[in-house]
Amino acid sequence: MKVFINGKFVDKEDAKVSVFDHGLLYGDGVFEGIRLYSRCVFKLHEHLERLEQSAKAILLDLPMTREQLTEAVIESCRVNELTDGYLRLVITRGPGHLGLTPDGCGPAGVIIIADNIQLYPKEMYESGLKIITVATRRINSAALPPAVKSLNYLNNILAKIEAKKVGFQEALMLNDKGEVAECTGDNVFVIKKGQLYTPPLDAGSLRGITREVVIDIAHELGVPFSEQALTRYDLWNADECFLTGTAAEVIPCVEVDHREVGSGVPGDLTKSFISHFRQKVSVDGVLI
Ligand code: PXG
Repeated sequence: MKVFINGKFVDKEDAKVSVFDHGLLYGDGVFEGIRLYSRCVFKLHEHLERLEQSAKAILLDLPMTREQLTEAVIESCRVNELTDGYLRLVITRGPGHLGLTPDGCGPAGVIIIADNIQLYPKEMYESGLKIITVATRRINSAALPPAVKSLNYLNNILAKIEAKKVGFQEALMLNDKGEVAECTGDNVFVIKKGQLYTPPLDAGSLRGITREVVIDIAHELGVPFSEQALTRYDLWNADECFLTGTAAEVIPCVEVDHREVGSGVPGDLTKSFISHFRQKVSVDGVLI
């Protein structure tokens, strides 16, 4: 495997960063996870736009232009002879001194890893996922805007560990008002009486690219959609529930906090969203 690091492709073993990089020392940096489906880098422009916005929010100047990043992503797929896979773009603040200030750090690091991913077993897309609410709350947006896809994921990692410790694959995270924010790496949707709902971004959810694709599909299917603050009660009493994310795609959720969602099997509308999503992935992006 060849990894792109600061302008060069190097063997996986040689893809190394400085121990003084603030990306490592403080989680000071931003990232994106992107999928390649049948030679199509799905929603590449949208991912790069979000990366630019995350970088701007943390006052990090990207050392490459949108065009250069696009080329580097395409080249990463080509040199690794991938037709399907998962791309991880990481921008670090760069090497600096021991101390929080980013003054004197640099140049910013640019890493692109082109690999494979399978977050959940295939059967789970048929049978559905069971999730549980954890005690760790989604970080307050006044502390760090949840829209920033920063390298500091401890909040979500702790939530994931808590869920795994009690036998669940994914955790439901609430915000500090007790409303549903999202899962550790996925947005949450529910269907009730034929209408689709997801929490608004200010509830602490990331503006997920897959979330936006699902909203587009809802418009195409004529399914009424609204962003609405949701509580755990709304999930327990939903007719259907599913999660969305680049790694997870669209996955049915059939149990929340030991309560079956609907009749405990993936619902018809959820299945329809999954099949429409699969139709888009190899066409709606940049071809390599
Ligand atoms: N919320 C959070 C907090 C995320 O990190 C999503 C929602 C979904 O967004 P997209 O744009 O992918 O539809 C993410 C996605 C993982 C993993 O292992 C997930 C993400 C990043 C890294 C790993 O599930 N981000």
